[in-house]
Amino acid sequence: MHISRLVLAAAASVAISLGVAGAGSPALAQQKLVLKASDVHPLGYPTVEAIVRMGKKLEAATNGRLSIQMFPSMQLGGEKEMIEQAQIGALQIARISVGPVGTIVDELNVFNMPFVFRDSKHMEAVIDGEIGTELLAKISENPQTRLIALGWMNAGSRNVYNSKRPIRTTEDLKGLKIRMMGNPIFVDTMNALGGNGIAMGFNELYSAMQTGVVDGAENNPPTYIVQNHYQVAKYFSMTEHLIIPEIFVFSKRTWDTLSKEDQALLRKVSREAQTEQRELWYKMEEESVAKMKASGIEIITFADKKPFQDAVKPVWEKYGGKYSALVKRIQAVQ
Ligand code: GTR
Repeated sequence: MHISRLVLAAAASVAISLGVAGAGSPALAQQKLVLKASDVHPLGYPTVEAIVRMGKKLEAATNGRLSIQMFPSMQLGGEKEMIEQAQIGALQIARISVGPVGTIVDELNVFNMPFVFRDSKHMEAVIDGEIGTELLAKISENPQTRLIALGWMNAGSRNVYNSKRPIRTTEDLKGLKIRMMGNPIFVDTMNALGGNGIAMGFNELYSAMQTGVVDGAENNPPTYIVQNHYQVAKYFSMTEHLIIPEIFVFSKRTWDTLSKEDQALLRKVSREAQTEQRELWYKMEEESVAKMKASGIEIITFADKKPFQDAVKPVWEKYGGKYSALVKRIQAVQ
């Protein structure tokens, strides 16, 4: 008796803090709702800034009833933790990479395959088109995910960097421990490229590189700079072996408490965030490469990436079959 009253009281207080209309009460429907958002990157990073701007638009459109509170810089943990918090409704918006999403919805892994896109422009055409919409729906419509996928963001291409030596060939990667995102496809990709792939959360990476637990990692130039990886791994090879878009997802648990109007508003501002982030992205990418040059980073570029593309064939043999229909459609996108 006592316990069930407590549970009821707790449920009621959650409902009020979420601004849920209890039995159609107009007063409660007007309750303020602060949506918690999280990102592994700091304030000012394109993905973070796009969501912060989205929050301002929500506030303006609802007279302050809806707003976003941003928790940047891994304040709520790594991406695995962010997904779990969104699933239980402790977090509303998680901006994450498609890397970890592929472990929940297998179809998304098609974007996690090495060299699946020709370049960033090709990736953009795919996420902006039919395939992008279909894959967002695969997340939202799968009851297991407990997530609503709102949109895509750019993350350029990923490149190998390390503290030991310049990587010019797959031979140079031999014996190097390279951190990869937690998804077997990535570990297999690094192993196929010649290195030793080590799966590890992003929140553990900086200290792992600093203490030599790993020799390096792979990522885009903006991440390499803002996360200070350039201070501990000075050799950066433009392998561009992965072009993985980012994604932002919403807690289905909270989503189901929102009115149709609020859901439509969130969808509208999300589409705008996708476009705005892209502009911020290209600017930051350029600035980051300039900063790398100014900091004396040894940047290795490749006229021909065929040796790396050939090296990952075993990864395609192992996983590619499952996605072959989708890969054909991706390749057909101009
Ligand atoms: C970054 C990406 C993050 C995270 C990170 C990683 O490029 O923005 O969302 O996925 O890579 O390597 O874990």
